[in-house]
Amino acid sequence: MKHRKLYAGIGGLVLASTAGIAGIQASNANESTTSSSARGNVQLEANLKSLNDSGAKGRVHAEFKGRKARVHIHARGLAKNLPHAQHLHFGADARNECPNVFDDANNDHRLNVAEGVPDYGPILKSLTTSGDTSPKSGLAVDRFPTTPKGVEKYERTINFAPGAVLRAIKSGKGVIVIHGVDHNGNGTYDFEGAGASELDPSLPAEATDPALCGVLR
Ligand SMILES: [Cu+2]
Repeated sequence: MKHRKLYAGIGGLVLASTAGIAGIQASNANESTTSSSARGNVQLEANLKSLNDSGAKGRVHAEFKGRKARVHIHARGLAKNLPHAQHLHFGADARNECPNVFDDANNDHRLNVAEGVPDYGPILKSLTTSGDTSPKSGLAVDRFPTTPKGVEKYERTINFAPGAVLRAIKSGKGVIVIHGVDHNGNGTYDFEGAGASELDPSLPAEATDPALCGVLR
């Protein structure tokens, strides 16, 4: 009697797990995003929109596989032949969106990085062309894309630590920001355009003001 019960139990387990697999296969056929996120693989896109009247636009595609993301950025209309710091921003307390004119806290008719922080949070990843990708490289201007003709084509694999932050990014809460606005249109980042950066007074604000922003979802 005891044995029969045990056998029935195992049988039930096998049936349940078979049903589970069938269920996964069924959902796979119907909705690939559901089953791919279950494996930790997701495809995200961001439509980059102009900030600070930069006139730029662009798109981001990010293919997450487990803890790695292959990030593609294609942008145009950026200030020409100048380095553009670019990051994945995220803040657990942020609104996880892009700033707009109402975030211009000091009414100087430009949005600086700090004014956008309540929207997109601090830097999570620096999307550099080589080397370190941590927030420490946030202003590593010699390792960000420069933009001949204002065009940027970028592709790099970025590694993430496992955990809640990565899950939040995969669920659509990361924000891509590309910085660098030539406010006075003189072909260089200078202090005449908008003074010193609020992030680093040795850099012109033109080098750090956001030019493009898009939520990665
Ligand atoms: Cu940034």
